[in-house]
Amino acid sequence: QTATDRTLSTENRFYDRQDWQGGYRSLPDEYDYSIDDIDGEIPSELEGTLFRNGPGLLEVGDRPVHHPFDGDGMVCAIAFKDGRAHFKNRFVRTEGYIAEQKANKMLYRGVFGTQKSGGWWANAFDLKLKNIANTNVIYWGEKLLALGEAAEPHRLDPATLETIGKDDLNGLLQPGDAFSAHPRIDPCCEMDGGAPCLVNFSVKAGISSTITIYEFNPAGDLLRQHSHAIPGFAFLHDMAITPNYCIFFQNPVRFNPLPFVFGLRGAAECVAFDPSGTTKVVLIPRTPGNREVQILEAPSSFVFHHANAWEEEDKIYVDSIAYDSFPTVEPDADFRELDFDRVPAGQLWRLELSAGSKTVEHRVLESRCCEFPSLHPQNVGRNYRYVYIGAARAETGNAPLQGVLKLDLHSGERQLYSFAPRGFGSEPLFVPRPGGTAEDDGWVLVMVYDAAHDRSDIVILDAGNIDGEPVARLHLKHHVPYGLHGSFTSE
Ligand code: 3ON
Ligand code: FE
Repeated sequence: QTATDRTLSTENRFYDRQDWQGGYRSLPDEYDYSIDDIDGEIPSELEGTLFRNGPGLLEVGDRPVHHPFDGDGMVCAIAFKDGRAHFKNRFVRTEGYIAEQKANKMLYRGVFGTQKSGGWWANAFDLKLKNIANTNVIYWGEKLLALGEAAEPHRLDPATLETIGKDDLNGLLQPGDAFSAHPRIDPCCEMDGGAPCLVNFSVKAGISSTITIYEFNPAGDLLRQHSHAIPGFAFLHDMAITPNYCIFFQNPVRFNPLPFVFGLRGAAECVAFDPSGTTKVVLIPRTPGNREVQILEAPSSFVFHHANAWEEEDKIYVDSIAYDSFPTVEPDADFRELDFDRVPAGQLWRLELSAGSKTVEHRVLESRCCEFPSLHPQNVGRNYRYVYIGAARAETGNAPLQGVLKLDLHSGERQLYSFAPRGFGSEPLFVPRPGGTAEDDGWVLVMVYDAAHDRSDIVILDAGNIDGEPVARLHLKHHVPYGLHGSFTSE
């Protein structure tokens, strides 16, 4: 704990609320410039592009969105070459974004409670959702795709970030079909002779829910597709994979769509956590012929994101960020006024599944408030040693992510690089050093909102020495609102 950290640390608090709120302002402008305000040096071996997605607009006209997840997707690209970096950001030109910007008012309802102007009667029975394309961005099969949770992806030009349009993945998706924002890349797929493949899913949730799995080769062609029905409503944000399974956590929630249908609430505000329920761990075999879905019961929690999963002898291990409950999104609350003490903090849990005996054991790997895990891409679906996670500065309690935590899962050793008191982090991404062999030989890239300068930085940390001086800090000319997910591509 440094001296400056302490000035704010009256109740173990390492940030000022107004500083944190500064990162929840829109960035309506679109930029394109080379970054020349840099501390340290960009490694010349770091070559490729970091793509990030997240809500870029937090109001439409003069009306704020009800929740940041309802904000229009804005993609940033930070391209690294020869020790230099270039920044670019553009909004995804979705139908909703174009229409609302033209009208300068809200024309769509958002899943997280944003309503059209005009009260409930203007919203009732309007079940059309805005495809906001704000959750993730990936480069696969020579396409850059902006992803949202509940609708088709949008294809962007990787060089200019211009929106090419909705993409149906070579005829695979029908209008309105979902393609989740959480694909996984199997680095070495046994079914494909060791070639990498992209695994993604879509869910149709209802009284029973249908999960469809898609797998694509590096050219973007469909390799495998299969659908499975599971009992009950399933709100599935993320998936973990192993060589043989796609793994989902069906959180214990109840869904009552009536307030949504009658125009009173957003769909996500109709999801209520059921503390008496159990989490259902759903194991779907990746081999298309195998219809045998297994469902195991695990302790109650709410999981958005998984870190990783792997198989070992007759066990399957899954590491995930678990919350004690899913806090109900409240209709009259302002997300900038969030009381961190009243909502649960994420913790890293490990579940040990014994498919044979159908038993699940769990333990807490990290109790510090954390979210957005990342690992070496070669270890996805395999036993791994290092995980990097966005983490709070304080060891206990719920707080904004102000650092990057590196956990050595073999030794239990942990290191934290902190941006506190005035820096606020986001999803860290591990990028391997070309030619490196050690699992932590590479960099961790993270976008940090620096309230002291009201701007964002791209911070490059040495993954082997996370808590040392950053390798470089690239200062942007503006802030970037807190985002969701992204990826790095060296193509
Ligand atoms: O009607 C059903 C219910 C429902 C809620 C089906 C459905 C698919 C329409 C649906 C929609 C769900 C959606 C659109 C979920 C989107 C989630 C999203 C955009 C992001 C989730 C982020 C999760 C976390 C944990 C973020 C953490 C952020 C921080 C720690 C701070 O920056
Ligand atoms: Fe996510």
